[in-house]
Amino acid sequence: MPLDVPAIRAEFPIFKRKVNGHRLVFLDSAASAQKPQAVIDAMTRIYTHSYANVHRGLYTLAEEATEAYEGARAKVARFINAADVREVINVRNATEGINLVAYAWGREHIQAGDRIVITELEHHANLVPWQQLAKRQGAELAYIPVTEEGLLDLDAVPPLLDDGRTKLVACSVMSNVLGTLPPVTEVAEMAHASGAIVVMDGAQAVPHQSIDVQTLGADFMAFSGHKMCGPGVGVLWGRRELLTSMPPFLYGGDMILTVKQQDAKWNELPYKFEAGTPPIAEVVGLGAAVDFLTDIGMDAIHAHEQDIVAYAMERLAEIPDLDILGPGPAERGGVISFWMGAAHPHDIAAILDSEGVCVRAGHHCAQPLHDRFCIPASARASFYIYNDKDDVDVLVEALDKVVRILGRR
Ligand code: C6P
Repeated sequence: MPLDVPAIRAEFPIFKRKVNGHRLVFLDSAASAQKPQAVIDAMTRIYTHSYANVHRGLYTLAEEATEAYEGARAKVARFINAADVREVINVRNATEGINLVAYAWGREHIQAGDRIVITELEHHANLVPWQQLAKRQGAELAYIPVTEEGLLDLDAVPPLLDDGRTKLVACSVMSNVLGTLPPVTEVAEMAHASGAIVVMDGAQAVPHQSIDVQTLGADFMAFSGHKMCGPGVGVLWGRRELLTSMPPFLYGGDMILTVKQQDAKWNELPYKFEAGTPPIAEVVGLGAAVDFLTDIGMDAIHAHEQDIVAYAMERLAEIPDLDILGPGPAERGGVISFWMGAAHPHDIAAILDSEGVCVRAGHHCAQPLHDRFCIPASARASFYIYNDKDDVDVLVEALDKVVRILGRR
């Protein structure tokens, strides 16, 4: 079933406003998605009706808040088909989820002379933690190259794994710049066959397609609630055996079972990794976002974005001097990064904004990837459930204005 975009858009209060006198055309959901009324209401409801700290109080409000918080965790677990709800750890964002693994698993298991393998298309969140871990432990950091078309060069993988030194492979499920959907399951199979564990960055994938962590092949996967219509919160999913065997990441309240003056014992999963008061209303809001996306249907969302991205690539080809980074529509999700000969991406974004069109400009927290393509920055349009082909038409018209103002190469 195609998405009923006008009906979906009507659920998002922000689309009632105008920007610079124009209808809001929001093409920056890869950075953070807009919030439907259902999510805003869920957060308002907990603050106005059932707010208290969780896991601590023995009174009605505390019990209601705990129930709402743990209920949201269960929704997230079902959404990604986690085998066990205790495998779902609430964190601040995807970045914190990956750092948790780098600190808690990495410092125990990566030794001098080991190798960590990542890819050239990673966001800094799935690059810098591994780079710094490798430096600290005296390990090597190696990259799976990206081809000129923006695909992973799979032929380069076996030589990186064959000597058995690779202990961890980290890979994005979808690139936030190229839109590429790498064959992560194939990469994971190769990594596991060589004895390495696999960390997947699901920040751009979980909001846009059906993800089953039990079949994808990951040992850990991090993603962001705020990119899937939820509030500012993130999730780390990890296989239970691994999480159980890891030391905590942060220390303090709620993550302990008992504390003595000189020692402490850790709480069970998932609390061992949730030190301190968690983002209660945010997690509840994420639960509402999961319900909202589930009602629309993740397969329908993916099909909708494939359709829009194919149309957008066709239409963008009409703009003179515009080059698109990454593969064709069949091999990408709903993200298109581009650059134009005579126009700096920041100027492109400013002119588009004057027409009510929001795009991101810069290196999109993927500097080594831009270096790979020998450009300092790009402009990026990203699509979600509230975008349709009319939005693409507005973008193309606004880009015509960019050419008129800034000229051609
Ligand atoms: N990318 C973008 O505009 P956080 O901010 O921690 O929730 O997500 C980090 C992150 C990790 N991996 C990928 C693939 C991402 O795209 C992001 C966030 C945004 O592309 C903001 S920089």
